Amino acid sequence: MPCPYMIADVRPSVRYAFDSRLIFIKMSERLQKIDQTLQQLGVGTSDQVSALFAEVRELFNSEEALHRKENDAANLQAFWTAWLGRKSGVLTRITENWLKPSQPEQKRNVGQELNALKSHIEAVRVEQTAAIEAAAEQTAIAREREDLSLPGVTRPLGSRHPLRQTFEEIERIFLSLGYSVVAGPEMETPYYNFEALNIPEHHPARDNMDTFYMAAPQGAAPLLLRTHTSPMQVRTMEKQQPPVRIIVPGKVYRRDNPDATHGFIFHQIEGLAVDTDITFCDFKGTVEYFVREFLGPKVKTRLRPSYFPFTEPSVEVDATCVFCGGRGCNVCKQSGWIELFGAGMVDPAVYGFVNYDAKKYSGFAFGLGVERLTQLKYNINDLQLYFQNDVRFLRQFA
Ligand code: FA5
Repeated sequence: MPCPYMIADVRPSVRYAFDSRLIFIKMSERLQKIDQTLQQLGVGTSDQVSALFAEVRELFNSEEALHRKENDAANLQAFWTAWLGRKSGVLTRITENWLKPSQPEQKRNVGQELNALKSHIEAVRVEQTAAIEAAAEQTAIAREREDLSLPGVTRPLGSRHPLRQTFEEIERIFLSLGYSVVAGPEMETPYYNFEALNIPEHHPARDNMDTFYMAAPQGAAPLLLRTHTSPMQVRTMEKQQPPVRIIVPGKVYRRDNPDATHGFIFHQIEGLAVDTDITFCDFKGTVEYFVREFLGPKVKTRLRPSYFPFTEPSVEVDATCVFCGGRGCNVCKQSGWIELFGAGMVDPAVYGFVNYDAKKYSGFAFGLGVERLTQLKYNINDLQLYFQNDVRFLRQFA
């Protein structure tokens, strides 16, 4: 669409978008006069000259106001080029068509009017630039202004899960005693989970560990989810000769109904020390040291006879109740003692499965229930809380 502002031979460089606003069409009609001489326009007297320049000035003012309101940088630039452009801007055309060919007696008057128009346009340009810059600055200030009444940004701190904290604490204690940390598979064979631990098929000890078995492809060896971390005793001894000092943190699985003290997934830390001349005294000393480090210096331990097929003798390690200090309370059922974990001296039968010389080597093993130890340490009354991930619970351990 031809630009209504384009009168006569306005060059492409001075064309600019006008939309379809009628006001411009009307203005451009009036501006057609700048392509004619004063003589052609029939303007002779100084009053007529003044009226003509007043008309141009009015046109400039209204157009400038519209552009300023619109505040489109590209349009503004085109607007100024159209008015002040050196080659075919409005002022240049007035100079060429009105001033230069004007009658000598008119020239002075036309020149004065033209200068006044130029000064006016220049002053508006300066003022417009200042106004636009000030407005931009105000916008920037408003955008950057900080509202001090807004609540601050809180960045909640993450924390380690209580079970992870127990793992790390127990690892720290045993690392300081010269143990190393090893990991093993959660999917096990019945051999490592039971047989090599002296629990043959149909042995009643398997009943205590109701097991998740995997559906194995036909002909393949059956697999199960390990019911304890003890298989790693066998796997480690198979691989290395004494001295052995390891702990095995990890996940274990049993078909137990979830309640306040049981989960079907839970965590254990296995411990195994095998060397020449390891005695029951070493075992007792290690256990006492661990319990004191973990639960505090005032806590006392006692060993109670128990049974595990892979330790002989086997014991349950009890500690004085951390809640009543041993005086007796509801938690310890008034006994003053709390059961902590099972342990014992490695049964020589196990050494037979790993080709250790049972006459030369001896050792002890223990299996810590991580949920249970954490419950005792922090007085947590429901094991299920560990797995619900309620931040109100977890936040207490931050
Ligand atoms: C064992 O698993 C033996 N392997 C421990 C052992 C290792 C004995 C080495 C001797 C030498 P037990 O079945 O008692 O033992 O389990 C050990 C601990 O796991 C328990 O004391 C208890 O704290 C925890 N535990 C057992 N079942 C669950 C369960 N369903 N949910 C949460 N914790 C459990």
